[in-house]
Amino acid sequence: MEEFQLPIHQETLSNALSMVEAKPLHYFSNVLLNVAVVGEPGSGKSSFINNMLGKRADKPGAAQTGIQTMKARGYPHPSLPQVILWDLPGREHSALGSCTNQVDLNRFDFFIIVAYQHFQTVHADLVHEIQAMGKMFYFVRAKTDLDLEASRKQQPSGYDDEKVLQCIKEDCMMALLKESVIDPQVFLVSNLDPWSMDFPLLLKTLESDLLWLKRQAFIFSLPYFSAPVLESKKALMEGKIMLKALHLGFLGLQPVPGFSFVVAMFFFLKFRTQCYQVFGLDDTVLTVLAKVVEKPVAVLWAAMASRALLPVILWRLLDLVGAIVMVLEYCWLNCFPFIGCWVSGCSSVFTSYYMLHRCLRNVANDTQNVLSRALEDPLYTAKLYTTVPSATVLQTEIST
Ligand SMILES: Nc1nc2c(ncn2[C@@H]2O[C@H](COP(=O)(O)OP(=O)(O)OP(=O)(O)O)[C@@H](O)[C@H]2O)c(=O)[nH]1
Ligand SMILES: [Mg+2]
Repeated sequence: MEEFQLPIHQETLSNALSMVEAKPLHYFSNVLLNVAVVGEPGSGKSSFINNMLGKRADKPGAAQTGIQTMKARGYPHPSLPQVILWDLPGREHSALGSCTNQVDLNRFDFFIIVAYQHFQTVHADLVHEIQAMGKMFYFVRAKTDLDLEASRKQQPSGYDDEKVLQCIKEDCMMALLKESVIDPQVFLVSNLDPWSMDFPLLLKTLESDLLWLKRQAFIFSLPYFSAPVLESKKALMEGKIMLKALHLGFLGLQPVPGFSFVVAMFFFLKFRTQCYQVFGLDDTVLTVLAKVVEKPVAVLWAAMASRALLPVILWRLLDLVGAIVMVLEYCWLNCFPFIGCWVSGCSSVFTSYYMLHRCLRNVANDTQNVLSRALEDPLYTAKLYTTVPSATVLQTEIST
């Protein structure tokens, strides 16, 4: 992270992003990877975690199985360095359609969805949530031994293990493709007999994806990591706000109705441009970032709350009060608008101070919003993975 301090401080987050892409993968081996194991209640998440840890459920330090997991708990993987498996409470839909037992998935870098039986709404929701964050997942269909047993009893004559498994896998693949998942990674497992079916393949795939996943976790941590840098830039700009507000107040004293509004809007736009330059959000930088993540620049603009002018204009409507008083003094009292000038000047100091502060806060937040939006794109995430061998290739390797 120290190496990235400088580009983030002096330049922009998009430069830091390009720097990350240029680094070799082993550079990220020490990055912590939080893997969340999610799915509906009772789908076999805790049992799956024990198999990943190579522990039996009755051993100390194993996840408790057969009883409902109520709280998220992390288990460091014994042989994959810096990998923590998180056993989460089951997700289910209440009668009202909303998800219960929600844990904020943003905290995790990678997901393993453990499902049992058919693909359901709760799985589709999980897939959408993970995709919206631009993160990756494996889909594990657990308790496949039960499916085999049921098929064996239902169709004893034409029964074939391989055919049944193939059907289940295709069914899961189709459901995931329908949810717009690119290259879905599906594994069929039986937690009671982990070394049968796809469990060894899953371990091998995870091992081979690990450094890519760690690099992705590192990229996602950049916006959070840059928070102290953003704070120092904010403090720098904050120092200028009071002076600018007083300056605008002085200009508001001019005996011209509406002058205060026009000049304040001009100052505001100038200040916002300066903020964009300091925080690395000006159009040139955004165009480069848009190219890096292969998205239209308009998508990044849309993530910026600071670009909206309407709230600023509404706040500046206070200038109308001063302008109206001035007009009344000119037209009705036929005198110099002393009161109108003072009303206009004082209200301008107040509104300008608030308006510039709000602008600074919005621009600082936008720095993180823009990067998150840039990374949110699943196609970009897929691009990071283009050189990872697919599960099908690994399957062939294992068979040979
Ligand atoms: N036959 C079979 N039973 C399984 C399998 N995986 C888990 N089970 C059983 O299913 C029950 C629930 O398993 P857990 O691992 O506790 O399920 P969970 O998803 O952690 O449940 P919650 O924490 O309540 O969400 C236990 O009795 C397990 O023994 C499997 O692959 N095959
Ligand atoms: Mg559990």
